Amino acid sequence: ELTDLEQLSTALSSSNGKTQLKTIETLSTLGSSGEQVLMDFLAKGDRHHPTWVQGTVFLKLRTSESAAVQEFLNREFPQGVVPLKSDRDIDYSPLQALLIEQKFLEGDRLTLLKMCELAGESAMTRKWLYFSEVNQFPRTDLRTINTLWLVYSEGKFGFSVQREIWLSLGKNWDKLWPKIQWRTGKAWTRYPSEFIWDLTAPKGHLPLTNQLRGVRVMNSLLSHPAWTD
Ligand code: UYC
Repeated sequence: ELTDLEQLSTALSSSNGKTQLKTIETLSTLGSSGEQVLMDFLAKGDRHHPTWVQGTVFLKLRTSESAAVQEFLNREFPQGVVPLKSDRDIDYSPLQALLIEQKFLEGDRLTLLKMCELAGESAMTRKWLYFSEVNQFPRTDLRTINTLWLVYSEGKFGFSVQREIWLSLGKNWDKLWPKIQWRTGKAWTRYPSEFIWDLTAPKGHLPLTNQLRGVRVMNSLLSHPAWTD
């Protein structure tokens, strides 16, 4: 007969997202034995390809008052659960820190700056992107940025999430905007006050891509080979 903890441990890896979220919640109310299950889950997870379940467990354990838990996190995941791979030597650790803190507005600003850094000096001065620069982004870096958003948002945010919604709508931008709450009726959502900067936002709401200069940059982001190769 399986103990309750064994059942919860199994539920953590093997069921649908909603159940996984509830299981993390339940385990976090069970004291040190529940925390041990959460730590074991992180310890045996795939470090190269973290999922949002790992990110959610990490965020939950971070709130623990147990010294053993904090020691485990500091030893195993001092910067977080996402490996910060870059083909252009860009440091994504400040972005990881903001997203861990759920500072989504600041994280959104920094995401644009990091993509400008990725594009090169002229984009850093310009502070916005040409679609032709986005096309040249290395897959590695775009995946790192995307994974950071995905993993610390319970799977809600990220370019790959926006891409899935966009594909499901037949690549129709006019259908995408209301779906991710970037437009309501005829009115664009106002930056930054009307955007939703927490996990109550609809799926795909963040990160933002300014539409002032048209959809080409967003088209390049969502069509990038990073998502298909
Ligand atoms: N803004 O409305 N946006 C800005 C969005 C538009 C405008 C930044 C997104 C519509 C101006 C971000 C939407 C529009 C600036 C976003 C949105 C508009 C600005 C900061 C829904 C007018 C000042 C980063 C689609 C009708 C800066 C950046 C400037 C800033 C995002 C106006 C992230 C997703 C069409 C005037 N808007 N933006 O890019 O460039 O500057 O003058 O999309």
